[in-house]
Amino acid sequence: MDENIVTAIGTPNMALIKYWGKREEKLILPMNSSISMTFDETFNTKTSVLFTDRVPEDSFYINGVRQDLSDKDIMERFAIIDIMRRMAGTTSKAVVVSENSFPTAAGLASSASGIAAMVFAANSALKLGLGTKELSIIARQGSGSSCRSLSGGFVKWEMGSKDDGSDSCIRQIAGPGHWSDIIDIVAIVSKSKKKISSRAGMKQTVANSILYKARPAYAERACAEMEEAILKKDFERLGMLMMKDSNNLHAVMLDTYPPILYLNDVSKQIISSVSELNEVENKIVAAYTFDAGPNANIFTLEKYRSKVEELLSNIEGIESTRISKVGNGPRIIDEDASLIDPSTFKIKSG
Ligand code: 2P0
Repeated sequence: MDENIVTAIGTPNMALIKYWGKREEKLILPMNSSISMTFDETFNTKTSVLFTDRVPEDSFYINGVRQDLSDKDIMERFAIIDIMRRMAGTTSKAVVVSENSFPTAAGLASSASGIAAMVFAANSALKLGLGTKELSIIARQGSGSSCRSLSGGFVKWEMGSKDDGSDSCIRQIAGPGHWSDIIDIVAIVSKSKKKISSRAGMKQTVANSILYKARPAYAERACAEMEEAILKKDFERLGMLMMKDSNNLHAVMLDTYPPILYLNDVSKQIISSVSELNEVENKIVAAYTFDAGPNANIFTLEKYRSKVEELLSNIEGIESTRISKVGNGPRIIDEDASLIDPSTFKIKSG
């Protein structure tokens, strides 16, 4: 087969209405729809992909470390490559090399940007010519939230209703240029790897949280309201909906047995301080949301930025902050930027 190395950049996405729970484990079909904003390249994952008959086996590197493809977690994510190889009718071996610009597995959706970049690059390397919707269906099967990173702007992952998952795919609500003054201040509270994976955690929540039973129906309604808030660029409504959803998510996590606790004292201080600021201002000027980790995402508008930055600078325990605007989604980059050595088919050294 035509052996070309293709490199793509993918970015994470931050869910405003979250995905937490599957109705089907293998195809990764969610219990509810979710909505996110795709990040700009402040945080990004670069992934190079090559399909070749000249190596004996698949290889997969993340941040310079060769991954064990017999490990269940890695295998489940790498299965996407098999899906795409089948679609292309090839048995060539894959070389995949991925580099994150930010901490992996610390609640910063590194798997989402990595998988989005991998799927996007593989589509091109295998000349599949698939569109965003089809690519989102493939990415979803590697890691649910990653499907939302296949498009820029504000994105909805429709839960769908079909058993084969063919309608559980993404739809762009609004493009990257729609809301240029909204920003996400990411406050890094901890870079350590989370103790319980999202995959294991959400399974336990679905299995035994009493409060979770109310979540899927509520989240569908919240998605409809969130879509409206985004289209109208109604920041106060967006902020209220996203904070309520984050609160609900972390409530059902705590209601899981054994309990799942991702927020730490600094996270809780951020929740209190943002709430106080909104009280004082008598309107929502900042809105927090937390994923499966203690790091905070504080959404605000450019006009309130200095106020929010000052608030955060007074909270002890925030290690650093980085700002993301609405991003464009994945893109293919120059061959020179490849992470694979074209003569050895291995990871480039240095
Ligand atoms: C989200 N998270 O909507 C939510 C909010 C974390 C909290 O999607 O099992 O890594 O691979 O489908 O996508 C994290 O879960 O889980 C997640 P799998 P995933 O972004």
